[in-house]
Amino acid sequence: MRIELVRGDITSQEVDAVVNAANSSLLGGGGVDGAIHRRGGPAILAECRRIRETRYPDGLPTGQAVATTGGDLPARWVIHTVGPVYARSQDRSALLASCHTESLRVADELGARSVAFPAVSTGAYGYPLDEAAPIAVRAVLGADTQVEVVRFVLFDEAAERAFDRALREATGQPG
Ligand code: AR6
Repeated sequence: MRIELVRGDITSQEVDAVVNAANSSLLGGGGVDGAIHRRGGPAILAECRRIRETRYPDGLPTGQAVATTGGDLPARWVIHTVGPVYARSQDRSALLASCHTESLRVADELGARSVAFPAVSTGAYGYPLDEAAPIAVRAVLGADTQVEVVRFVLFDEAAERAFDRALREATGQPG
């Protein structure tokens, strides 16, 4: 698997699937979630509602992932995952890692070969970038998956730097 780091907007990625940093309601929100629903159009929300009515009446649990159409996005599918809310008093890294491995498991079920992730939990959910980036990178590198390209799409320079450092540390490459 190849890992790419790019600065940009998750909604314009030309990949098989983009990952949404959703909440358990699956009914929309701000940040990445708002951008995906805005640009992807109503087909995504319609499918999210059906998923709530059928598979997840109580909402999608933290650390899990589920797929919908990509609607009007360049990506064919959106994989919605729910990151943990950061807590200083509790280690929630396993849940953040699970968002990545579960999203890749869903990608395998779909037959997606390229997947773009935002920096899950590092916005409204408050995870410090320096803690989240190594968890995300290690989870992806350790995943047993058929996905060939994982692209982390970072919104700003701080996020890009954190993921670049995490990737260099995880792969032992000199910086
Ligand atoms: N493309 C790529 N990255 C983005 C974009 C974008 N268009 N917009 C923001 N980011 P967040 P979370 C970055 O808050 O922390 C929503 O309301 C952003 O700078 O989207 O998992 C949901 O409904 C940050 O680094 O996700 C949930 O309620 C990262 O993406 C809640 O927020 C994630 O920020 C989820 O919070």
